[in-house]
Amino acid sequence: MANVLYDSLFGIHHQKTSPFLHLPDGGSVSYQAFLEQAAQLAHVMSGFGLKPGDRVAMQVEKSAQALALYAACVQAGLVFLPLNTGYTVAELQYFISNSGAGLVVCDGANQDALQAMVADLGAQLATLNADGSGSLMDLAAQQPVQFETVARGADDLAAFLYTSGTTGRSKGAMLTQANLLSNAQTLAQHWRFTDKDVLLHALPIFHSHGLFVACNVSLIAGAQMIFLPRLDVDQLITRMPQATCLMGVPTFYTRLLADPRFDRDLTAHMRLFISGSAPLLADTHTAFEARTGHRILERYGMTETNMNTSNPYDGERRAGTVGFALPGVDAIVTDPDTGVELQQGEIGMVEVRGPNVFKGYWQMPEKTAAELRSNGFFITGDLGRIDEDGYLHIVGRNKDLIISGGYNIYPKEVESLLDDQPGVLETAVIGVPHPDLGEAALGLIVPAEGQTPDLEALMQAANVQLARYKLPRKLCVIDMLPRNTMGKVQKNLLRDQYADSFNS
Ligand code: MCA
Ligand code: AMP
Repeated sequence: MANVLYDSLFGIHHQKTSPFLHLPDGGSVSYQAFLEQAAQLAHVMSGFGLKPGDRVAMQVEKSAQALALYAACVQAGLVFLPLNTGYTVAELQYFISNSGAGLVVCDGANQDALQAMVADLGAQLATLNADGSGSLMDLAAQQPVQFETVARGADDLAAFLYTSGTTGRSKGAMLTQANLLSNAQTLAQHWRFTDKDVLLHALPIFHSHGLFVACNVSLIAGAQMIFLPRLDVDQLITRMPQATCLMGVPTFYTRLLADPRFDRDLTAHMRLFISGSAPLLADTHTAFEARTGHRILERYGMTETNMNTSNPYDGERRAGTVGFALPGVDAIVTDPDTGVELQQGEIGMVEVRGPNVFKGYWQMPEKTAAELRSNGFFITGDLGRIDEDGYLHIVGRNKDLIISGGYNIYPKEVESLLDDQPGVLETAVIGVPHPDLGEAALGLIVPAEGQTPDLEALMQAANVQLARYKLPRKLCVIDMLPRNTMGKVQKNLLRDQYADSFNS
């Protein structure tokens, strides 16, 4: 048995001395140097006693070394578990404990805060800092630069990505070698990636978009990446002349459009702009074309499924749609109550099936069974319709989810915390339009009778437990929450009422 994911993404580049990553300081890392470092890291992890199938959790800033840790996990047959750098200790504790991670790699600045908790959970801790220093790399430097790749089958796990839900705790989506590989192959072909491409990479690498879509597609094509730590419009504009492609969430495109330097001349040589993770407004699509002459290619995916649909490369990229099912993927629209497939044009639940669809949620068979049908279709929770030309339109969500700048915020998680604070009777957290983030969280607080909750204290309490991106951007005190006859909070009414909260 081989390790087809390793061989296809990394192994093919072993002898390549050409650049793979271009770094913010102007330096670069060749494919060969990158893979040698990955091999050293694979040795370090074997030295820690990790065995194929064990989980490696990583909460670090984006760097070439962090990406090499991903390659090392694939090579050593370990399950890679990247975590948002914004997560608090309380959030991390859950992910480490639930996944049973054997090794946690964190930034040196967080070592003291995490050490005891990680040890209590029976895991080992190593550090990796944004500049590539830390105990992990110190150990790696002493290791051989070749590592015998561990054999893995198509159905073996390659990664866990945690995704929250409308109820209960976060779920570890189990992604197999075949899930990642099939999507990388399909996307690279569909979007015509080659070794002539240079991808401008400014997304985080702890989500599917920045890691699997952007990096795997570049790797499989043998392309180069300009690897920037975060979205910084100045940097994007400065580096764009060396790039051929950009992938981003819609906020990337609205911020670029807000800069007058971003124009037709700057982008004339670019081959492709891709958007996803959140709806791209048709207005942004149109404004982008008017400014640059390029039509953004929008695609649609999920943590559990990688990418499902894409607008065409050659055909019409239709604004406000996410295109067609990718080759090998089925996308259908069903009645949310009965699961029966609907007629073209009708709005219903989007369901997807294909080699990209995950294996299930880690140690949560009931949640897996509730969302993944026995016939292989995954119930996305997105509402959509397929138009007369076959383009899929995502028209809403059948799940209580806010997508803010491409990050998911599950209102229930925030509401439960706010509900427990002094002076609060109940709360509703809703997503309302935001000019920069697409959607932002607004917290509506109903005080307990005769009390005046301290809004600042509420935010502080939430801040201790939750990553900052989940915190409502604004809190408003209101008298009561509107409810329907079943007693359910009518968030649609609240969303309408507060629609202008961030636009005025
Ligand atoms: C940062 N903050 C946010 C967000 N990002 N708040 C709400 N929503 C956000 N998206 C908060 C920080 O906690 C901080 O709070 C303050 O904003 C400034 O942080 P900074 O890092 O400077 O923010 P930024 O540079 O403005 O970042 C905005 C961003 C970034 C560029 C849109 O969030 C981003 O790169 N998003 C991409 C997310 C992504 O990759 N999603 C893919 C998911 P404070 O000031 O209080 O400390 S994968 C997926 O969805 C599927 C598979 C798919 O289809 O792709
Ligand atoms: P995540 O759980 O982070 O993987 O987020 C997946 C969700 O992002 C999907 O279920 C959709 O609701 C949303 N999403 C991703 N891409 C798009 C898109 N192009 N248009 C609209 N929604 C999208």
